Amino acid sequence: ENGLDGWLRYAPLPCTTQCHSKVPANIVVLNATETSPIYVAGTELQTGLKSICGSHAELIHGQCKASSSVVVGTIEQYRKTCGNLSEIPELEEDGFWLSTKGNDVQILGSNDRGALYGAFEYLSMLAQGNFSEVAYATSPSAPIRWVNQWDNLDGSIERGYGGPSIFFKNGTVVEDLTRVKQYGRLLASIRINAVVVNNVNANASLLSSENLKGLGRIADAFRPYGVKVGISLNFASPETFGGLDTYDPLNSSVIKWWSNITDQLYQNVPDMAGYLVKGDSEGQPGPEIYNRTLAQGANLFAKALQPYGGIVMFRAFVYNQLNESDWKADRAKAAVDFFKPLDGEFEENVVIQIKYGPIDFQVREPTSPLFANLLNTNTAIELEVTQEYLGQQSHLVYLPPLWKTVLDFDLRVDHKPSLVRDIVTGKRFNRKLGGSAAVVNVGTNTTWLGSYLSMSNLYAYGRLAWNPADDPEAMVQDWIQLTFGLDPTVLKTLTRMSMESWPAYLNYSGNLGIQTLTDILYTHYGPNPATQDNNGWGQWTRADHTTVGMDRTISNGTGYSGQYPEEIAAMYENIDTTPDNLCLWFHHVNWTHHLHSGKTVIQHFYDAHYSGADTAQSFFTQWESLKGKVDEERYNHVRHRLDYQTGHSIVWRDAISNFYYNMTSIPDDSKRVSHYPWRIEAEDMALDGYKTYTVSPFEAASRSVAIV
Ligand code: BDP
Repeated sequence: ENGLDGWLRYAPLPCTTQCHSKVPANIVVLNATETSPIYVAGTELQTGLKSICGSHAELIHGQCKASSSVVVGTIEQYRKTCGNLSEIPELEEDGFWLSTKGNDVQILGSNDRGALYGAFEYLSMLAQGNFSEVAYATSPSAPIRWVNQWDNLDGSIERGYGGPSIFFKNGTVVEDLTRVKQYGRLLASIRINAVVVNNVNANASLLSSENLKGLGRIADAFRPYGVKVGISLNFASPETFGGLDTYDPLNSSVIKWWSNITDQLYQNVPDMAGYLVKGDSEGQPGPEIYNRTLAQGANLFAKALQPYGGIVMFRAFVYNQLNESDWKADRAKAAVDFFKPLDGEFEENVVIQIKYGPIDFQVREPTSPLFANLLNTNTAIELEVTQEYLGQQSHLVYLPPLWKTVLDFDLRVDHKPSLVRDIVTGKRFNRKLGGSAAVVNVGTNTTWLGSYLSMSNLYAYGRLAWNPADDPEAMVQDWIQLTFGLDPTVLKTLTRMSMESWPAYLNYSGNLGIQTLTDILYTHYGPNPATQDNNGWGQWTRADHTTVGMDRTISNGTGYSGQYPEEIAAMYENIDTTPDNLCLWFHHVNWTHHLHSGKTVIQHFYDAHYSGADTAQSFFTQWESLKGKVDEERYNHVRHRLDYQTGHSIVWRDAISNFYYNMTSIPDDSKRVSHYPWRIEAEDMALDGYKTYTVSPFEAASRSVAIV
């Protein structure tokens, strides 16, 4: 149980289910070559049935069999080979039909990929002991269901917490691509159809001929799983790598250079998904240096890709350093300021990839207003599975409840229902392309992400990319059963822990919309509220001894609320109609301001930090109650992480509570903050093999002193 198989363990069901008598004796694989996803579907079904049910099913290629079979293939192949098929609903690309009614199990895709997805769906049912009779068709909500890896060519991963890259080492693609195949298998099972393999802060030497061959090998490893490869580009490549004296997107030699590179890429990767581009952001080069628009920049790549059907994912995460003295400067406004004027100017194969909130993967943000401002442009939502600001896999934080605050948000464009999930899938504004991308950053650690429990986020991301209306609790329950088995106590306990985890982290890190309060300058980890202000990236908490929060209203503040459609803007403009959970995002108030809940802001801070840390501490004891019900290897690993979280949630609680207590001098009604009658300071004990050191920020340890 080292985690490599993730949720695809195919653990044997208890003998009592007698499932071998309930599954067909043959697997009919229609018309599959060895590298096709249908072929993989066949072998996956055979392995799965054996492992889950202990039954050996014969693999039969290319012909229908009269006796009971699992038939896997495309609908078209089925009609040709097996004859009539009852009426099945129309399927989109990658969709599938699954029927377990009657003698046969039919797993029929609209294409090869869909057939493989259906096979995983059937196995997921069996692995959960579900033998019910079903017959249904399902199709993806959107064609773009991608993941992004921020892997560097030297093998490190930006914001990756699961070990070094599975793709790159020492400047080139690794020899042994076993892990890439295993990743492809996991991704196919959650219906992800493309991976951008290198960091958005891209290194142009990915385009060397040796690396193009390497990309070809990665694509070969992924292809049987229906997963395509995409790459991130560095805008300045024609100059820094190609030796031209410019990278101006309108310059003809630059245009030629990119189309030549694109040709070479497609020679190596004939089915490449496309490009991901971060330009003019955080020091990355872009079109602005030549006074060209972001649309002109994006279209440069779009045109090079058009002959091949490729897509440009162009990131909306574009912002400049702010002028600290300008109190109206607000980075949250950057995306709309840059992109709204360009709506309609992008080629049809450009998709603007928009982070869920206007800043950067914070623990709570309002929905990015850009979703409501691009009516004639394709869009996709960008989520983050790697827990960059969210405990870096050392804290349990099940993210779908956070993602749903955005996906289910109704932006009321033109006073009509406009859920973000309907905008990014293209439904609301009738766009052909759209969908989602998530920064995942798995590494070579056998747990993939560094922690067993974080894999629920990857699993659920795939499910939401397929169907953004899926329910977070139902998704995590499937994941738990597939990952840890069918014990009802395990299911109940882990469901509870998972569902409580984001609200808990929110409470002990940054609540009321004040952002995450982590160190913002580099690590994005651990409490460091002092770094949130007075830096070139933002002026976010605007806290002083009497007031806190950022006034983003049109009337008195930065004007950010005016970027939303009228009804939403009006709601946020007025503090009475702004929900408490975003109060400090939109308004600058006294610490003694009374929230809708009746509490003052400062008392809410104290209470939330205590209750959040209390909940996090309960995870440890909840998990300990599962001893003996989860295998020892995973039990101990998770226990260790939760033990750490228990302590670190207290560090968070005390650091933040004390920081604001020191700033405001407003005492805690419950007299907890700054009073720790029970506490024994480690530095006061006889230290054998430890020494003391002074921490920074000072609030991160009582009396600023920790031991090491
Ligand atoms: C921030 C990360 C940084 C990324 C950047 C991005 O801290 O490492 O390069 O986003 O998304 O969240 O481009």
